[in-house]
Amino acid sequence: MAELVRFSVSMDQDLLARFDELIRKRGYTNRSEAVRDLVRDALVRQAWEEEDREVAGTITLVYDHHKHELADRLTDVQHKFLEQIVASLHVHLDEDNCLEVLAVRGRGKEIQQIADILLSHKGVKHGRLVTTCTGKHLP
Ligand code: NI
Repeated sequence: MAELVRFSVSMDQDLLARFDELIRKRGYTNRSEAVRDLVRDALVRQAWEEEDREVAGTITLVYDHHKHELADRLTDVQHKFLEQIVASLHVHLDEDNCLEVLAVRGRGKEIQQIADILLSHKGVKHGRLVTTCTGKHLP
């Protein structure tokens, strides 16, 4: 593990009070871990912007499987992106609705495109791309 370095930060008192309130609500016991997580989050967001970085995430979809050919179309898309879609989970929520969670990895732009294609299908009621990283380059 790399050496731990201490540094000080100057901040407006009101802003710091808001920060302390926020991290308390989120369950952090000290500022350092909260700041580290903010930095990691910024680095992951940056990685999604860069062309050559491999990132990971999940695409979640809720859709009506009665909609004409929708389930087939969504499956067709998944078969086209075998390299990026590494796993999938399908849950039959009720008689009409399905929940799908796809684990994805690859370049940010490609993953965003796949999410856009899937989520824009008519009959997909809700969905979201959750962006994270492979963990490889993040201390
Ligand atoms: Ni289903």
